[in-house]
Amino acid sequence: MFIHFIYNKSFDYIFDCMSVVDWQPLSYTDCYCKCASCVVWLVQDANDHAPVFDRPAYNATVPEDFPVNGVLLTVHASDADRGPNAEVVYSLASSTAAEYGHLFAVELVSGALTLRQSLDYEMAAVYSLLVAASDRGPSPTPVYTKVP
Ligand SMILES: [Ca+2]
Ligand SMILES: [Ca+2]
Repeated sequence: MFIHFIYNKSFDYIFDCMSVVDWQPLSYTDCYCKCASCVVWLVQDANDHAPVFDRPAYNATVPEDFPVNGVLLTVHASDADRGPNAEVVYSLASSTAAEYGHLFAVELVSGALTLRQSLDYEMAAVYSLLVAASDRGPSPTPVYTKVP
């Protein structure tokens, strides 16, 4: 028996082969299995993990004349799922976007927190931001980290 299959990246795979003659992964999405009796189970990944930030909170101290569009810091979260279920995207929490969206932005894919306008120390010396991480899978569960 010879089975050649191409599977979606969101699938994990389990082989149950008896009397294996040959089995070789050609690539992550392209494999073949040659055996006397062969069962291939394709198990679809469920979006059962939420992203987890590397740190519970991030801190940055910057001078008042920090350049507009400069990167203040970069947040990062990991997701233990596969494929789109593990692709993490970042945004300002809605409350932070409403209050400070004119001053700060977070880049969707990289998590880079940038300055959109010049800071004025006399107006505010401390900003407390909430950054959200979410995956691209179905029914994502956003998680948050504080800056600072
Ligand atoms: Ca999963
Ligand atoms: Ca996930």
